[in-house]
Amino acid sequence: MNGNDIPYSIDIDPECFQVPDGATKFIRQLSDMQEMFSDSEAVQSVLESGNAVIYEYWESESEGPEEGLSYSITCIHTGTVGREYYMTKGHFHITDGDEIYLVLKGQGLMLLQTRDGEARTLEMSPGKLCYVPTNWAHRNVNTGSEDLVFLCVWGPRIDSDYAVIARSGFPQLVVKGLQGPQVIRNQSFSAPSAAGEEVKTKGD
Ligand code: S6P
Ligand code: ZN
Repeated sequence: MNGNDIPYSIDIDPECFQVPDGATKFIRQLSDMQEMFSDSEAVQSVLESGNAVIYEYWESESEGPEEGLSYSITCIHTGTVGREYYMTKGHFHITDGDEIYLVLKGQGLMLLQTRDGEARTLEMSPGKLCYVPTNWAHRNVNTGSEDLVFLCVWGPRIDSDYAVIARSGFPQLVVKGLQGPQVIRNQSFSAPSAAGEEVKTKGD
């Protein structure tokens, strides 16, 4: 809920991460998502030199549980933890609801997976629209040399589960290779359904 009278318009500047009045801002530092990165020694070494801000986002939630649309802007900064690029935590949606992403700035990849471990990877670059169906967990990775900024729209309310991803990860890892970004198999991945996971808790 952002307090604007509807209809309304607001300005979005991809070059400058500004939070509009009434929106809720979140900051994700490395300490908030240590278990999401595959190289635990690299995590500790980065933490020793400072608690990096990996990404920030703001959300404007719909006015009611069954009306309107919600939206967010996410800005993933540049960097790696070990060889793995900065990325979002990633989540499943607990409640049904598809999402649309529109990339505003930067270069990256969207990783998707079902509970059975079926995997997809979508390119993210300015002007790309990515469609995320219900039941596909999603994570965004910044593989470029500048911030990766994107709009996400869903409606009206979606609850998310982060715990399954924290335990199982994604089937793919996106790492910095000699020739650029590489998508490799995550050796320690096990599909949530194979691990008997139930998706039911709202994480943060
Ligand atoms: C919400 C939507 C986005 C993410 C945001 C941060 O359903 O997918 O607004 O919340 O990009 O990612 P994460 O994985 O920390 O929620
Ligand atoms: Zn989502």
